Amino acid sequence: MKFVSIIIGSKSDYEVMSECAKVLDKFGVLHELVISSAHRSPERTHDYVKNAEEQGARVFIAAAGMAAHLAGAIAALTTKPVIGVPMKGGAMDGMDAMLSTVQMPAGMPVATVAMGKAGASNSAYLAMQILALEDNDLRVKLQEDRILKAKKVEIDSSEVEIRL
Ligand code: RP5
Repeated sequence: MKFVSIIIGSKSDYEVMSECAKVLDKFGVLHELVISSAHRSPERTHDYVKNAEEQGARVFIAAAGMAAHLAGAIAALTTKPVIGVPMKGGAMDGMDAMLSTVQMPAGMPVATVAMGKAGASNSAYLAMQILALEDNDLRVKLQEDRILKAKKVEIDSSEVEIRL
């Protein structure tokens, strides 16, 4: 069973990261979502990642805020792709989380997406693009989604555009 694993550092990350699960649901992609923290529950995080990998997790998505070490800690435990989503909030409103997530040492990559809901959504899209390398049906669905997005731009423009 192939699936995407979403790990969030706190319940306070859930509202934003439910967007990620929503996108995966829309495309019919199997996923798990658990709360586990690099700092508050390091053993649970270790055990979950090892177990999820055995169960078929193909991509890990990790969301955390403040001193956001979750994605990096997961990257240390697996050679599966890890996507990091920095959460807004805290004294620096997410800049701390963004830098903590993106600045990984050489050889230990975390693919870091934007903060907030756009990042939550893009983490799902990026995970699906990785899965689609070996899943033709999913690749076609992603291509169709791009066509719909381009059409929406045209429709939105036709409602407001002024041309000479
Ligand atoms: C991080 O600290 C979590 O990922 C969350 O974004 C932030 C604050 O956590 P809470 O204090 O709201 O649980 O570990």
